[in-house]
Parts: sequence; C-alpha cells; structure tokens
Amino acid sequence: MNQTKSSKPFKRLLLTGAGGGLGQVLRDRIKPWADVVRVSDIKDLGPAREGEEVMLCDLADRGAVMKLVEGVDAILHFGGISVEDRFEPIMQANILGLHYLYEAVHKHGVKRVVYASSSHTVGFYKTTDIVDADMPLRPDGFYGLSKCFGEALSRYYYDRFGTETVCIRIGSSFPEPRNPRMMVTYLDYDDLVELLRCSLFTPRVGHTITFGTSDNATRWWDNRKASHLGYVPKSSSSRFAANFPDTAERPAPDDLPTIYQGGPFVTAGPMYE
Ligand code: 15L
Repeated sequence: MNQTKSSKPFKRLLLTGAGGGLGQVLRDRIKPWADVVRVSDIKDLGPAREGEEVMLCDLADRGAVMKLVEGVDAILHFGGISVEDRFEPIMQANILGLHYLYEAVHKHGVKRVVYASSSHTVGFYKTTDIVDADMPLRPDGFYGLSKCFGEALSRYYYDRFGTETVCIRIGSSFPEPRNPRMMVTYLDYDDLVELLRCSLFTPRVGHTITFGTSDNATRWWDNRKASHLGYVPKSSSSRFAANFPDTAERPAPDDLPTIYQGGPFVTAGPMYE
C-alpha cells in the first residue's frame, strides 16, 4: 500500500491573530511544523492557503473559542489587542478571551501554548535597570496589565493541570527599529521564528517566561532563566545603527518615555471615553 506518512512534528497547529502584524509574518513561516496550520483572527483572512484551514473567531465568544481549539496539538497565541487601548476592548479580547482559550486548552487536552506576551508587562522599569523573568511586574498600561494576566493565568494552568506555556515578552518585532528605543528592544523576524521553534520543540518547558529580542548591543533584559529553551539570536539591531546617529535630536532626559523601558506606552494610558 502506498501511504504517505507525514514527517511534520504536529498534525494541527493553531495560530491566533494570524491577520495581525506578526501573524502575517508567521503564517507561511510556521508551515514546516504542521500538516495543517489553523489560522484564526477576528478579521477576514482571505482564502485558506495550501496547508491551512481558516477559522474566524472572536476570542470573547466562548463557544467559538471552544471550537477553535478542538483538534489542535499546540497553539501560538498572537490574538487579541496588541497596543494600548481602553480597558473594555482589552478586557474582552485579552482577558476574557484568554480565559476562554485556556478553558478550551484544558478541555481539549492541548499540551503546549506559546503566548505572545510583551515587554510592556515590565515597561515601568527604568532604561538603566536590568530585568529578569522573576522580578516584580511593572506594567505600563492596560495592555501591559492584560499581558500580566496572561502570564499569571498560564502559570495557574501549569500549576493546576501541567499545561505547558512559554510566555514570550516580545520587544519590538518589525522589519527594522523605528526609533532609538527599538535599537534595544528589536526582535528580528528570523529570530522570532527561531524563538517560537525553541518554545514549541524544547522537550520540557513547564511555565517559562522569556524576553524576545535579538542579540542587540544594549540590553535591558536578562534571559538566563529561560536558557533551557536554547534560543540563540542570530541578528542584531547594530546593522541599523547608522539610522540613529548620536548627533540626531534626542528627547529631553526628563521625558518619561525616555526614562522608562516602555517608551511611548508609559504615557499612552489610561484611555477613557
Ligand atoms: C508591543 O507589545 C506591541 O504589540 C508592538 O506593537 C510594539 O509597539 C512593541 O510592543 C514595542 O514596545 O515596541
């Protein structure tokens, strides 16, 4: 009998937030890891590409999230709101949505989640501080607070049920740094994919918190507590140094976004109607 057997590690891998900035980058790059990538977003994703299935889903819709997670082996959770906003939409997508996601993860026996957390969980540390995964959280807004909730919720599910999660406190993952701050927080796309690979395939991760940056010259984050992931960034923001010469005009030294690691996020909130 001529039966082709798949050699990919997962049968079905779920990518939430597939229509977002990073989701769009990841959509094709994660295909080698699964026979089927289930891509999801609240907004239209267009037709399914080869090796994909598309499932639109509002994370605040419990029933929809239950269906979304059914049958998947692992999840890359990039869905939800990814910038500062009013509390209400953040509460729906990032808090209620995450609660539903983990309820579904537990119900369907999903073994591992990779959670797109953010450096804004610790954005109110100073740019002179070095932060590691065990230091107290210092969120810089409602968005950062919602990511703190995600880190704590996933910790609870690990302690209670053994569900493994890697929380990646993503710095700034764009084609290139957009300002001097991002020279420190920059995460190159290839490095992001490598960090996801390490997060999905390291045999035991328990509940791990790691910072997602490239090998940049200046560092605010000490990643030694996640060294078991074996992540070795290959890129560095140094190749963009010419874009931010020392002679360029800099913000005043008493400017809050300059003092704190969260940059512009530290003064973006709170937002009220
Ligand atoms: C984030 O968490 C955001 O999702 C992203 O849009 C960037 O603004 C990034 O932080 C950053 O701090 O640069």
